[in-house]
Amino acid sequence: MKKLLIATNNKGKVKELRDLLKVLNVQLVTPADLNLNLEVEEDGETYAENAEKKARAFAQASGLVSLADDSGLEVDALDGAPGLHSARYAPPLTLSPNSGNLGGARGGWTDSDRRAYMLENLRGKPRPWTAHFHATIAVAFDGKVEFAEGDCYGEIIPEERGNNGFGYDPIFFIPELNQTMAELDMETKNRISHRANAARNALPVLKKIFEG
Ligand code: ITT
Repeated sequence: MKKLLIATNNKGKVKELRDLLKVLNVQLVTPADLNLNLEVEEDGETYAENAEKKARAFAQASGLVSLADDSGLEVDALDGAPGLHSARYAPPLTLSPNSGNLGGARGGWTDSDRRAYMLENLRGKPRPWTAHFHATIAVAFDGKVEFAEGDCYGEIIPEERGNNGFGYDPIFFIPELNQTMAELDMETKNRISHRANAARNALPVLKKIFEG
């Protein structure tokens, strides 16, 4: 059976992408399945540049068609921050992280630290704190790359709600559903999320690659 590598080290993304891509007639594999330990430096100036970098690096290392996702949360009252830097959004280093882990590429900050830092930066600013998630998917195959994009609109709320998902989900509220992203079950998140929209837009490319 043909294989597609889900080129991410983020377990939350893997779980969602496995479900979103199950309609394809391919075997979905992860870096962990291949014992592939690859940290790609995300120094691009756009989501597309970073997604391409990740997809190409994993395709080269594995020899498989590789799908990478670069995503982020853009908050209007923070002039679009943290955006491209969402995974690395962190308090100044004079403050000590709750996690106690000072090592690693992310400086030891946890998702919970990042949410708290965002709320601290929003304190005093007029609500609603409108925001959107963006995802760019890059698919690398035969030395080429194809892109697909998706967004999801909502607002940041000042208290955490829900335990599902990952990252900023507990403070990202979707007015139409009257729930935060972390209160949604995966089936619902995978109907409406930025990643779901990007994955849907990537399906024609993937079908062409795998089904001709
Ligand atoms: P890979 O690069 O290995 O895929 P990553 O977590 O570093 O994993 P990104 O560089 O694309 O991925 O960073 C995206 C960050 O944006 C992610 O770490 C979260 O903080 C946030 N994010 C993206 N999608 C999200 C979602 O669906 N829910 C909550 N937060 C999300």
